[in-house]
Amino acid sequence: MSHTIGSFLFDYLHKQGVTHAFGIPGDFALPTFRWLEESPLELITMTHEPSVGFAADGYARINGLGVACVTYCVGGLNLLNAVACAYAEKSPLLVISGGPSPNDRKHDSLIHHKVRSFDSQRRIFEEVTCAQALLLDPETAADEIIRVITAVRTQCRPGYIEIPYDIVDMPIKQPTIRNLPAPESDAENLEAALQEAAQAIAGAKQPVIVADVELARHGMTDLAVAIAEKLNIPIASTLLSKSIISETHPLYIGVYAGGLSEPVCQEYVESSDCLILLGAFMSDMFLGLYTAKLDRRKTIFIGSEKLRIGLHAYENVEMKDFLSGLATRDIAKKEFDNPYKLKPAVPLTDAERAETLDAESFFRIFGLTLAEDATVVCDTGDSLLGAIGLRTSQRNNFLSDAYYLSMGFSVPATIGAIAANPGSRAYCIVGDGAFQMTGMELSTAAKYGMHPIVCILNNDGYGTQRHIIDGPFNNIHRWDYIKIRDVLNYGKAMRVDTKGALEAVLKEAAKTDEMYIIEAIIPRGDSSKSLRRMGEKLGELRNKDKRK
Ligand SMILES: Cc1ncc(C[n+]2csc(CCOP(=O)(O)OP(=O)(O)O)c2C)c(N)n1
Ligand SMILES: [Mg+2]
Repeated sequence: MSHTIGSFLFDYLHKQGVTHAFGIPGDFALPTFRWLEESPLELITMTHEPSVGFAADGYARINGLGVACVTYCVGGLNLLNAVACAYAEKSPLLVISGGPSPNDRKHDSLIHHKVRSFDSQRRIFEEVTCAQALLLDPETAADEIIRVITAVRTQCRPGYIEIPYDIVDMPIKQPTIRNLPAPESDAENLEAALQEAAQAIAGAKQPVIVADVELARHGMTDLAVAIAEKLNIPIASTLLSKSIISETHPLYIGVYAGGLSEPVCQEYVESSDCLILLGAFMSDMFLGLYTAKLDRRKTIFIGSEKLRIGLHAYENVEMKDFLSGLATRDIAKKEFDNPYKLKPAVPLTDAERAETLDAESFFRIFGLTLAEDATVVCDTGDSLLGAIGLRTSQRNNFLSDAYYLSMGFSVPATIGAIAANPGSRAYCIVGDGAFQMTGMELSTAAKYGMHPIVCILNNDGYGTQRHIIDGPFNNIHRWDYIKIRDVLNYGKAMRVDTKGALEAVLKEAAKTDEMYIIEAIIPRGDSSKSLRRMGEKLGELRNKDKRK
């Protein structure tokens, strides 16, 4: 079949398993959007480019590759923060931007949307993408497209393709690049590392695995679970990898995040004599704002870029080879009695139902009514910190930008999650501040007939920051959030301020096939225990009056 650059690009993405693309067109990108429309991909047109990025990122985290299509500079630069988030958190997101023609570029003309030079946008994106291509030559365009998409898939970082509006319609030359060979481990280093690791695990009384986000991104969660099950070693997740394994798995012990962890999990991990960190991002959030007490000498660390066992570093050992090797080593099964056994959920009493809602009970009640196959997307703030103890039962059904922590992620990422997994009912938990950033993207949910359940935690402003340094800068204008239903003329909405009312509306929302906006009133100043702990810790770092 003969292809143009546009048809080849979207056909290739479809063959890679992509079903949806997210975007907003503009004149430089319209010819590309035409090819997108003719392709097997379904386009979801959003209302603002930051949301395009977060939706494509949410989709990518579930599907393995997401696509954001925008116009030159005004669209692309609007998208930048979301792409930075995807870069920081290793989400495989492809940016496709329209651009000026090679002819325009021959003169130093002031063409609309141009910032400083014709290359400004591409150069800015170099900082937040792992591969870039500006398709000026149809002869090499197919190879360039494959090169960038391959890099996105293998490195799990965003990529950037800019296509001039007139080039996209040109016939393509058949690509010459075929599958690149997978990187290989150094056999001697691999064997030495496996021996040292196996010995450390065999000699340990209390080994524990912390399974972090790189495992999920690089498709190695099954291997980690196989090791854990074979050796009977418990697994913790992190804020960023929450739901990497089913949170009802008998070996699961909770979310580890230093002093922000669930206490039993923190105690177990930090008293371990063999801590196996798989695919970990050693961020300040992982370390609970440096409250973590981990001993390097008792740690096996394997990530996509390094392997360290105790104080020994091993070069050129691929994570996949190391984990496959470990899964087949002969190591005796461990004794383990889960200290974090799931307790049966305690239903609300009638007396409790009449009580005023607060942040901690929001999450308890949310957990009580959550369906097994639901997806939960959380925004920055108490929406995320309060959800630490929530138990979801499916794998990879909890999404949050828990390291980069950009507000505004959750509503658009929920739309991406619904596109990627339409069979799962999607819940979004979002603060009032974050909702004011991208919440109006619910317009897109309405446009495409989606039915998320959106819980807005209205604590009257920037609650997280009130714990760090408070002042009038943390106040926001109070919206009448449930009126958004009327603006969109879509779905249902309810404001609740008691525990019983929240329970009732969550049950009702789960039953109906409609979008539901639930405004949960949380008293100003109240927050979950985890957020309070984080706020106090950050307060000690940021507030000159509390700095130690
Ligand atoms: C895009 C962006 N801007 C600013 C911040 C800094 N910030 C972190 S938490 C927060 C307040 C969040 O308020 P809200 O969404 O209401 O959640 P709450 O803290 O009240 O739970 C702010 C402004 C951020 N993380 N992201
Ligand atoms: Mg708030």
